[in-house]
Amino acid sequence: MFCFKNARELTCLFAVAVCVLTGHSLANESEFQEEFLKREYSLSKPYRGLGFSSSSFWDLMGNAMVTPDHVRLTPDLQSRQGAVWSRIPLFLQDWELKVHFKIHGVGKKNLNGDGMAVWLTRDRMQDGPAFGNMAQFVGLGILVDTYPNSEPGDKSFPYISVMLGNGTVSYDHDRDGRPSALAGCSALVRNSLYDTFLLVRYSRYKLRVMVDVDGKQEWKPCVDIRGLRLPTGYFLGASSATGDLSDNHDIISMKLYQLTVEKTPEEEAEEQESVLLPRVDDMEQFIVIVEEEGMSGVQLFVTLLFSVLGVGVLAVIGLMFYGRWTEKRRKRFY
Ligand SMILES: [Ca+2]
Repeated sequence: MFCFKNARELTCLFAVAVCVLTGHSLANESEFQEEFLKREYSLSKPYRGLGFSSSSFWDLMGNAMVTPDHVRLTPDLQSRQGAVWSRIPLFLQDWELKVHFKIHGVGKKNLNGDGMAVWLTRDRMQDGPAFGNMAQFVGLGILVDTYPNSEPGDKSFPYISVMLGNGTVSYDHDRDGRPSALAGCSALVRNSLYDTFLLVRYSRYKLRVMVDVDGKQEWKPCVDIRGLRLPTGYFLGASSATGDLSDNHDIISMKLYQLTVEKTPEEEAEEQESVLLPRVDDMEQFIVIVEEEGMSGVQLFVTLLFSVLGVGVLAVIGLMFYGRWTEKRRKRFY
């Protein structure tokens, strides 16, 4: 039999039990007092009214369709685009989004695509080349890329990356978003034997992305970014696109939890300052060197050398003409 010295211990054990029952990892939970599921920002079975009822909190777009078990963003067919977008803007400061998804298809490894993305953006219901969303989005994108369009380099695919859009940077599909990716990780999310989950946690301007893809009920760290400023009032969404290659991209649930965080007066004052556009405080840590098409060092040296020689030759010719001209003039006077 368990004995409790005080009510606090009892509360503690109750909290542990709740966490275990709700399938949440206890790691890193200590910094939060409580978390509440927000139904108006969540999408789960049964998907009542989704796509046709005005009472639903979500809208469907493109080829997305609802079945009793999932929201299929795209079927395993070429050139499809689909999305699901929240209707209510999110005004929470500290939140956690748990996405249960499934990417599967008949294509062999690297003959499938293109992947899917989870969004928190200023605009909603836009289509485009960024996994079925506009390339120049404003907000946060968690991109699950299952096909390497360019040389994968040291990255193995599927690859999950984070991009912050401010309206001027575009997602570059042909380069797998490499120039704009803030951070990322590889994760075996396709044709998995296990349920696959993504956790996005945003609190105290820190963004953390974790994955649970190998059936161990453990969150593995994927991305950790400090000083990431996101304006509030953005929309949650998930989208996907197929091209020549395809896959089924399914969302089983998207659950948003409000995190209650104890904050210092300084932190509360900081929250009052409005953030107009998404940004990262210390961008230096995310600088990506993009090789611009232009002159190489050798080309530049040769061009400069010939320019200097050219100017020298012109100066000599000029001096010669000037010399002859002054000579002729002198002869005329004598
Ligand atoms: Ca890709």
